[in-house]
Amino acid sequence: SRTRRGYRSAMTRISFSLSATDGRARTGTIATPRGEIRTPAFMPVGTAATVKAMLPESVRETGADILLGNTYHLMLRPTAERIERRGGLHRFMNWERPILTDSGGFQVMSLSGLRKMSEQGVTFKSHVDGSLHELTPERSMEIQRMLGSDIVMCFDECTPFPAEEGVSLESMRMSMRWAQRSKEAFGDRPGHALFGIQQGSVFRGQREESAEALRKIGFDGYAVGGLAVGEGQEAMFDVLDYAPDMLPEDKPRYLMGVGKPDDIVGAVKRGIDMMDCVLPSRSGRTGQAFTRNGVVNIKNARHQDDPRPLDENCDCPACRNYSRAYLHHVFRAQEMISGMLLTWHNLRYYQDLMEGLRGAIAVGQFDAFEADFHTARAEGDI
Ligand code: PRF
Ligand code: ZN
Repeated sequence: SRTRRGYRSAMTRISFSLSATDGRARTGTIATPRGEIRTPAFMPVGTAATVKAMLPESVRETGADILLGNTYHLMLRPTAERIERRGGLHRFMNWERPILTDSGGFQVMSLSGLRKMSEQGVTFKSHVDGSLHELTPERSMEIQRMLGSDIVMCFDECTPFPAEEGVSLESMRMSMRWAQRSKEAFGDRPGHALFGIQQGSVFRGQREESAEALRKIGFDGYAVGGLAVGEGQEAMFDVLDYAPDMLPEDKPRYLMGVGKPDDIVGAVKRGIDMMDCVLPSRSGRTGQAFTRNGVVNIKNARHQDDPRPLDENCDCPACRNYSRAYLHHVFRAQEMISGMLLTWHNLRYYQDLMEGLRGAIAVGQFDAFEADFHTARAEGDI
């Protein structure tokens, strides 16, 4: 039948349709054989085939439509071959909905030991056991295919910040050659998408050249890479004031590795449709909770007798069923439920923010939503 997954995934191409815009902000849907992704979308990070401290069904309950997975971590442990033998990453980790995988280069640079970069790709030492590995555009495409990723990212180099103009130019041009090789190695895979990644650091001309190179190759979606690497929010927004507009209007635009709640609001305002960040999940395990009124540090002694929920306006289990006093206690006692409850809350907060943004754009109220967002944080007593 038409609804059988195998048949559908063989027949359906991933498509993006915009349903409303408000200024440069957009809302719409990415349709995939594994389900719809409502945009603007926030993707929780499931680096090692798990969103840490969460069951996949709980991640879904927070409102996530799609997860991010990592080529780098999974190729080292448990290996792409082993995941493929188990039927792919979705079945392996019990998440049936869409998965986007990053291509590995960014994680090699931030996590691996000794590494050597060349036109061919990058060789590096595993941070797990010190073994030697190689990633190239071709190998990254092969691994992401074995994982069964729905949205595959091109293999690129995230230019470090700050970079001299000439250094950034050479780096960006190599990423564009790698984008061409990624596209050729990816081939034609109905039901799976390949996204290009724009580089060019904070240089407008280089962002333009990169966008033109990617548009010429042709991708199913386009990422803005090389941001949130230490340049600060103001410099990032300066780039986002022009970079997304250089990418095709009718394809999703993905800002990689962003960010804090106010980064997300500012990125969506500037035309970004997708984002990912470890912040809500990682902060959950270090005792930081995002709320409508700002960040709550649950380890602070001021919470030890506080009967109130973490966030009065939140419908998550941590806020419905527990006091700040309890959350403080289990954090201090290093109980596992602490990371579970705070991660759930933070992921729910992020998804609630995305729902708010989508709803506001749909009715042409983005500016009012943004103003309320900032007012609540400025005036809130947390
Ligand atoms: N490229 C890739 N992954 C990334 C980035 C990038 O530039 C970033 C930049 N913030 C995060 N993750 N492939
Ligand atoms: Zn909550």
